[in-house]
Amino acid sequence: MSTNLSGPAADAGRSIAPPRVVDATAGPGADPDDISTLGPRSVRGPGSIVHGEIPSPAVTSLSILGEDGSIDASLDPGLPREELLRIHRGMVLTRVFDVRMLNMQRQGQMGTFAPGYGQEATQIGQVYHLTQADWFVPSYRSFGAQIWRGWEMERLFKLWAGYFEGFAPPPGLRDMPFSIVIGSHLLPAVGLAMGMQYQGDPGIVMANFGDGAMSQGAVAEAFNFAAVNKAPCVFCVENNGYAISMPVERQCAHEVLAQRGVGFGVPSIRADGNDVLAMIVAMREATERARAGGGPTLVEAVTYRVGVHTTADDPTVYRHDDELEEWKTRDPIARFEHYLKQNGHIDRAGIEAVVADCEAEVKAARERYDAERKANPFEVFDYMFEEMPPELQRQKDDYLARLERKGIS
Ligand SMILES: Cc1ncc(C[n+]2csc(CCOP(=O)(O)OP(=O)(O)O)c2C)c(N)n1
Ligand SMILES: [Mg+2]
Repeated sequence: MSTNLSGPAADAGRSIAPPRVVDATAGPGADPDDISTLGPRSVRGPGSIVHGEIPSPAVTSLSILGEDGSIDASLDPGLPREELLRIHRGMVLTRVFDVRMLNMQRQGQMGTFAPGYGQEATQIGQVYHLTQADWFVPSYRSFGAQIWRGWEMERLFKLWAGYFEGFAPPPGLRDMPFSIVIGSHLLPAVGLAMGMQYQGDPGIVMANFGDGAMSQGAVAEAFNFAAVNKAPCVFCVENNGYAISMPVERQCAHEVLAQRGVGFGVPSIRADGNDVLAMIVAMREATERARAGGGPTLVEAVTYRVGVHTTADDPTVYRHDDELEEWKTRDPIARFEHYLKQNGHIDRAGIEAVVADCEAEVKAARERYDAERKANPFEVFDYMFEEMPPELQRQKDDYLARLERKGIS
């Protein structure tokens, strides 16, 4: 069992976690209209008042790898070499895919894309402990985690190029299509977790979102619902410093986003999101708690969006180069490579071979995508209504005539 990072006070005063499986015939609260099923009232009640300070549940700030690759041995998760190398490859593949996507977009070969350069450790770390029995409910900047989960890269090429087939998760994978509406996916994620709890499904749910999503009411509702019902889920807020051009300090008056979790009774951890081992240790605690019936955990991954918000954005108009340069020195891949090299797990030539291998993998996926894609410009008209209204049909016909005039079919 791992050390409890979310602090002893986080669970203070709580009774033992309820069983994961709720018996629909006898479980407390199974029928909301039948108060005889509600069981005895919690001993907590509204609480009594004595004068004095109320101790706040703790939030641990977790950092394991130094920027020079040094490690805090007391927190080392002790992963075997092959796992460390698998994690490294996952981060490199994420970056190679990212750079390829950006280049394709700049060449007019790709639609609008949301890069994740600099967030690779956060991405891989957050899904590292998930199994195929678990659900992943992501926001849009999650291609690294999606690839790790089993999304074929040609599917992601299609997705970002606007082909509707690209949005559908690979068959059999317990992943939701990503959400673009900020924070809106958290309530369905909690509902999914509660449904699994009710049905005795052993899986858990992991949902990610950005610092900007913390200002959405749905996120607060989701935290509360999950906490009260001890839903088997994990929340990962990727605090990358910005919501498009809005710096985090201009939308949250407090610095530590994880502290908001404890206000809802959700044990919370703040992890260095550019330190993949810190992410893995934080997520180990979070996923273990969810699996054991202990309810949700919030993990705040402190990272930085090195690139543009999307390819439609120009961050030079709202942030300073010196800030960017400082964060570049905290690169999550370089940091992990320092550690791997210092411990004899890989050398320079080995790293170059991983990069070449990932580049070949992305190129092969690009070739499959190129071979499969066939743009149908009329799809833009086809999915809005079950029966196309006459006005839309007229627009579609006009468009067809225009394409024919231009010799495009
Ligand atoms: C409900 C809603 N409001 C506004 C937008 C427009 N929008 C798209 S991305 C974004 C910023 C989100 O920032 P954050 O949650 O920090 O995620 P990040 O892009 O940094 O990963 C906004 C406001 C949206 N997609 N959904
Ligand atoms: Mg953000």
